[in-house]
Amino acid sequence: MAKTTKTVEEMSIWEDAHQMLRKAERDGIETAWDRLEQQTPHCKFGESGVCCRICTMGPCRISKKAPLGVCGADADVIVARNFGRFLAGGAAGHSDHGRDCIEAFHAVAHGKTKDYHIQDSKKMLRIAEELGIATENRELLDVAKDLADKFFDSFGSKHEEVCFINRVPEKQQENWKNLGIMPRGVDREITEMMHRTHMGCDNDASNTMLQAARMCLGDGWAGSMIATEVSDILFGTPSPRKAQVNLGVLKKDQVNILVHGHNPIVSEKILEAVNEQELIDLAKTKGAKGINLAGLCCTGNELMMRQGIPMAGNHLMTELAIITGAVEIIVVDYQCIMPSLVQVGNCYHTKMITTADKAKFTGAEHVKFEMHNGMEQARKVVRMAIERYGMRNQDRVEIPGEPVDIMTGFSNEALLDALGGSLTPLIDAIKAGKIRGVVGIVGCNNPKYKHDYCNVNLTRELIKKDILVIVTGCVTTAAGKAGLLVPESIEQAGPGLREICGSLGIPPVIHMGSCVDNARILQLAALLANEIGVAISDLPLAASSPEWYSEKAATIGTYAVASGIYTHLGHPPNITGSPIVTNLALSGLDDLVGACFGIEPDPFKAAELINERIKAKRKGLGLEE
Ligand code: XCC
Ligand code: SF4
Repeated sequence: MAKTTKTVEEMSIWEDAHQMLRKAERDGIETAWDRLEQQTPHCKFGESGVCCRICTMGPCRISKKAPLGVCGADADVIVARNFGRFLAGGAAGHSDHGRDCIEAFHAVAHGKTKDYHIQDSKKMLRIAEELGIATENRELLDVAKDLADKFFDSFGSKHEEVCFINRVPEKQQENWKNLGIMPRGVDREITEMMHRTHMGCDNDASNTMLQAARMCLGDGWAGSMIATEVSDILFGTPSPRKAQVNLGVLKKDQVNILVHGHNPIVSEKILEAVNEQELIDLAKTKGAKGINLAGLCCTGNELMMRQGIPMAGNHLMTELAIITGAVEIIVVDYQCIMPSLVQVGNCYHTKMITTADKAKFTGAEHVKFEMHNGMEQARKVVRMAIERYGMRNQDRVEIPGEPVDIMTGFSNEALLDALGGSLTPLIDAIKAGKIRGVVGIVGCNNPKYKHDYCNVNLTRELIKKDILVIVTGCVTTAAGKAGLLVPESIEQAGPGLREICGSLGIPPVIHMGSCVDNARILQLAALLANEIGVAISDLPLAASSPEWYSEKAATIGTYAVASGIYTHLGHPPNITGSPIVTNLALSGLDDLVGACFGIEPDPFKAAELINERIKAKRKGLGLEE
């Protein structure tokens, strides 16, 4: 097997990663970095998006010599169709996660589960009222039944618009209506995207991209937003709390269980089980001092935000976490789980447990979680982990370093609380130029970059410029490990941001949750716009995904742009083979929706790019740059 020629320092900025990459080398384990090298150079046709495989007259690939596919489709049409389907994958991922949340909520409302409950009835009633459901003198569960139905309705096409459109500022709504991109139903838009990109349908690149925008808006303002709101109702709305990050959160003398994936429905039950005295006692009879639960990726974010459970690592740390040799079981639900984790686990005593029928992995053991048996299955998984503790070879265990402290739990409700109940202090700070703007840095890792180099440096550069940063997804762990998610990091911020965050006792980098929780950022943007009486696109806001890799990340970027938020990406999606699609993304969209994409791999230059945008928006509002 070919190993990467990169040094560990070139692969990642983190000491815990370096140590595990060296151990991988000693233990003869292949990682994503090695496989990237085996895959390089990538296919140029694929990279630029001009390879079409949607019918069997092809596959066709566009070149100077052959500028049209067999059917006559040109590079623009092919790129637009490919990108539309790419975004459909992301929208489907978030939204189907949202649907699973509604199913749990529906089961609770109809008394079909004893394992899940309404934890935040106040929030549930508030949302019910927001969506026009009567709440007065009604049983809580009756309201819940209606609310679950309301959410389900947003997925089909019974209604004209998805449910949280009421949150969108008037001007944006007008804009979407005029462009014909008002999302009608989450599933409907995804299905239409697939339909339009069937051979012989939508053969106008710009038109295809408009549907892509509509579909992504359906994800942001419904699929993801519903996932977030229902998770808060079922598991509690996050509030500020402390937690820890990096591989040092694993414990040498305890049973270690990692949860990985996205949906808190599984991981919340595992958390309950590891706290049951009977199971802790069982672990002790096997010689362990206790049971330790830690998170990875977004389900880790969900548990960290609500329960303060430690985060072992982000996307590129998932293989490395197993290489510690200290993990008994890795429990997964879905999304972003590398199939290689099964193979890496086989080199130690680590077993992967899958829990969802829609995400099975060859070589893993399947323990199906359903609404009626969540708790029972969680106990079963924890017992399996305890059994495996005896199989651990302590001589092969190496757990790097000390964990880093972080502060988490900033839902919009919590942020408002920190601000004293209204957005006015934040708006005043923005007007006064103490906080010059707000930027959400979100998304993934990608072995094409030095791991977390861009995520961390962009965050640092922006807070220096008095820009408040909000992080979600895998950027959270990066910012956390860099020591940026604690109130003390105001020392690294510009004077204005330092003053404001210092007086509120909050970090200059705020953790708002998982990737579906980017919907929280959308909501905050809408609240700000409504409060000031402008469109979202008028605000000094931006988004960034410096090291993105997934379809979901591209979908998030697209709904951010379509909602009026300028979005920076470290590298372009596979669209560069089409001048029409590329120009639309980089500038054309600005005229249509008031925002566009910017591409820049260097985090320092990216910070400049974003800063220029914020300056322009401040100027537009009549504020000092
Ligand atoms: Fe996945 Fe959400 Fe990306 Fe991390 S950030 S690699 S999508 S886990 Ni969302
Ligand atoms: Fe080729 Fe057209 Fe078929 Fe695509 S749809 S594979 S371009 S013939």
